[in-house]
Amino acid sequence: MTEHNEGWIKTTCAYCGVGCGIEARPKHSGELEIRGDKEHPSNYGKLCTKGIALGETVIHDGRLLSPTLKTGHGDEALSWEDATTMVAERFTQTIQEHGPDSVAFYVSGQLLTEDYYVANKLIKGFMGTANIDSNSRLCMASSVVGHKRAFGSDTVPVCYEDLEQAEMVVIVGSNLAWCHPVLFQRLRTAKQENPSLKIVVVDPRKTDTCELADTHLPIESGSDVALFNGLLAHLIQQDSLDHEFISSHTDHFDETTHAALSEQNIEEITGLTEQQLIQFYSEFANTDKVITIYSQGVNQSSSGSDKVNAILNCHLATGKIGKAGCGPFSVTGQPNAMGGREIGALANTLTAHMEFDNPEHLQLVSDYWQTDTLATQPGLKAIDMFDAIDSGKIKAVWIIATNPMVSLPNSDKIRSALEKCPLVVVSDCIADTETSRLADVVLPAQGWSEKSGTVTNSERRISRQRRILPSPGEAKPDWWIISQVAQKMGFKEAFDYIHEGEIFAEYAKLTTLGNDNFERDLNLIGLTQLDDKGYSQLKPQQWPVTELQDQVVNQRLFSDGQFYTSNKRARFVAVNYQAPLAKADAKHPLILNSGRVRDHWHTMSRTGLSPKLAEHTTEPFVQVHPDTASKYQILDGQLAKVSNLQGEALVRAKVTSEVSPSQLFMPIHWNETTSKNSKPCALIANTTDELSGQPEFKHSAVAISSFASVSCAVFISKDTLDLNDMDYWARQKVQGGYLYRIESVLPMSELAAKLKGYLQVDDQRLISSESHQGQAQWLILDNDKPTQLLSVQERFADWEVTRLIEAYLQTDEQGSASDIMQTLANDPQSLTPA
Ligand SMILES: Nc1nc2c(c(=O)[nH]1)N[C@H]1C(S)=C(S)[C@@H](COP(=O)(O)OP(=O)(O)OC[C@H]3O[C@@H](n4cnc5c(=O)[nH]c(N)nc54)[C@H](O)[C@@H]3O)O[C@H]1N2
Ligand SMILES: Nc1nc2c(c(=O)[nH]1)N[C@H]1C(S)=C(S)[C@@H](COP(=O)(O)OP(=O)(O)OC[C@H]3O[C@@H](n4cnc5c(=O)[nH]c(N)nc54)[C@H](O)[C@@H]3O)O[C@H]1N2
Ligand code: SF4
Ligand SMILES: [Mo]
Repeated sequence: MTEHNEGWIKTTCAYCGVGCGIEARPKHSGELEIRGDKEHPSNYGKLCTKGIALGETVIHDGRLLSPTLKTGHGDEALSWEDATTMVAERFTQTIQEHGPDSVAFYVSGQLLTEDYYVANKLIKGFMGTANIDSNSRLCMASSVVGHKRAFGSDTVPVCYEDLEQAEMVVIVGSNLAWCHPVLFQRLRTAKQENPSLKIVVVDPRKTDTCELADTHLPIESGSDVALFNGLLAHLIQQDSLDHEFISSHTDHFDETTHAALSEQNIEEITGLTEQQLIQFYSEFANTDKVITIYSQGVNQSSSGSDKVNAILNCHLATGKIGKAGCGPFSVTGQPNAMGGREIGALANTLTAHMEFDNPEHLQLVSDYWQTDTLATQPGLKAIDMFDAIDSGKIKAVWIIATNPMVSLPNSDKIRSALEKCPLVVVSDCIADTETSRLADVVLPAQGWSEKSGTVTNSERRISRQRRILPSPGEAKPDWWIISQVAQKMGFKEAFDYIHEGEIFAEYAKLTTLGNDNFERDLNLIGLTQLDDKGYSQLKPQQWPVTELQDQVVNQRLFSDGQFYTSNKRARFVAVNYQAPLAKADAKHPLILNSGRVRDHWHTMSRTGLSPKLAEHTTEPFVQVHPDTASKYQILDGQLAKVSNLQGEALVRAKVTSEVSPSQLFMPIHWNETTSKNSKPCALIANTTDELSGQPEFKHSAVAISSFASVSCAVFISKDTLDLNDMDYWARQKVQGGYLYRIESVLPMSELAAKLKGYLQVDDQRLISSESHQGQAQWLILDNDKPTQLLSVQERFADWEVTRLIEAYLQTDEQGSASDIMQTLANDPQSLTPA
């Protein structure tokens, strides 16, 4: 099938690094029909809940429609010409006055490779500073360091197919079932077909991923280095090593042996029993084909890089790498986290797997870009970049496709930095984000289904995202916006791109420079001859690409035992356990872990538009162990305050033994645009792994206490509301509007009186009832269509909320909405759960 067939257009999912192939077709309603692409080798037609719901999320609610200047006195729409001229002039002026290092770009793994390439080329090549970092710093940086230390390059050696050939899969710090669902489905099928496939999950929490596991090792937070050093020591002691591989293909085994053997108190550090350890160790030792999948439980740690190398050491010591069904497998988070690493959008890499410390690379890139202002030194990594903004060293920043007010640690500090910064430019698809609220200029970008280019997934496979729908307002591709600014800064020839295919061709050629004999792993020579049609019809390509791949190719790297270090040998890295930086104390006795839920993506700018996805988790929450809950008088389903000296959050308590008594877990998704006060990042310090600069998102010391509200409300509204004077509110997308759950310390009648002010009562029909106890409901109809529904009670059972949503939705059956309202008002108990 070609990419156009009965109106179906092939593209790639907007979300995770699995990179599933999708086929999409516009519907008359403006939404999209979505189905899995059976020909795509990453998913062979399968999709997860988020992928399937993509069609619902292409609506234009909340979109940023035109370039806008934000002044203290309101917003002023600008033309593209004026906006890009202004941004160019301000950057140029800042560089003239304060030097190139006074400016920065903060970009994202949700950009396409073409966007990323242009941003990196502009700032490193022409603005003369390497102050560009990607939110991949928060995500993949520790893996990048681990890979480079061991392999000499940032290489993920495996293919997804290896999962089907493995005999054992170890899943470390990854909730694969929720975060890489289609890979998890592939693993489930592999296990069904081969029940002897062993699956071990290493995670302090019991997650849905454990459902498939033979063994769950509920490791103490932050102790993975000790676990894997123990494994290496076991492999040495039991002589389960691949001596031939170690001697022919690796260096530094002896120092590493020494470090592993010196690791003490492994049971105590990991919290695992001797029996649990021995069983895991001997299974690893006695199984030929082992894959270790790892993700943020490994990377987001002050010892993240060492955790990665502790894992890689065990694979190198047993030669379990470069063979079918074997290898370490760092799964990537964002759809194009890999693309960003490839084009070099991290402050400490140059581009295309070339490095700052290599004069030959600097020369090649200067010549290729025809510039004499190429940055020659690494720039500031994300945390340092925002510190430099806060201290006034950086005076102009352009934030593209990421929301640091929500996703960087220590939200207050990020706010103070952005408030002080003389120029904050934000490119986003959405008008109101926590970060855009602090911008001077906002620029509307095309989103998924409108933009066009390429992304690379976790198995190094490059796939096309294609344009399917027109974009609303004046939204433009990010590469176009950046190129316009570049041209106006005086770099016309270098940025006169007409379409994204040209950019890809330029990038593909760059990967081949000084790379005739594949000295570098990233080589796209097979794609350098693509013409426009070839680019337009490009099928998925797995790098290295020696020639255009017409059929599906599955290559694994290092099968020849050659690595990308100067002597082609892999390096063992001696590491030892270091405790996480934050320590629990009497005032902050618990450790806060943070991560994801199944059906939301990051700050919910897209998943927050789907009523279906919203149903899985309706509110921000904190998981609390039953013993901890009873110790601090926290009741399941009530609000709890999580706090430390840095900040606080107010979220719904979920009492569950899925977390240990010493840990709490909060999701990352809700923020000030979707709830009152629920961000884990408000409580997380900006401490990082020293080598990778990746923040320790999974280990902060906090306290928990109960929060006694006395009244609640459910408010459904066609339009969004600003409820910030409430003690607690959280928003959920429902059909035809937004549902707000509200709680207050005010008595019911006072809460009702306050909320009445939010009703938009003009000359529409109003149905209302108020009881003596203070229960009250209002329904506003405009031409018989409900536009607002408000109900105030002491508490709401889940089924009552469901009935209210039903009442709001019953627009066709005349009167039934008001019937439900009346019944609820007169006698709530008369309604039985639906
Ligand atoms: N549904 C959904 N899927 C997503 C995303 C999303 O927002 N929503 N985001 C995508 C992105 S960008 C990323 S980076 C990935 C992240 O994918 P994952 O890394 O799988 O997701 P997280 O929930 O952040 O964290 C994974 C697990 O690490 C565990 N953990 C915490 N501390 C430790 C520790 O010290 N050791 C070990 N071994 N485990 C620990 C946590 O308990 C958690 O279950 O997901 C991608 N996929
Ligand atoms: N506490 C805690 N914090 C974390 C993590 C954690 O586990 N715990 N995980 C970290 C990780 S791994 C990640 S990846 C980050 C993610 O954090 P962010 O990158 O901040 O999250 P997103 O919501 O994905 O932000 C993307 C923004 O870009 C916009 N956007 C989408 N597509 C485009 C586009 O094509 N162009 C432009 N210009 N804009 C676009 C969206 O509307 C959205 O506002 O969070 C990090 N923060
Ligand atoms: S697994 Fe990831 S890439 Fe695949 S459909 Fe789900 S979110 Fe999209
Ligand atoms: Mo991520």
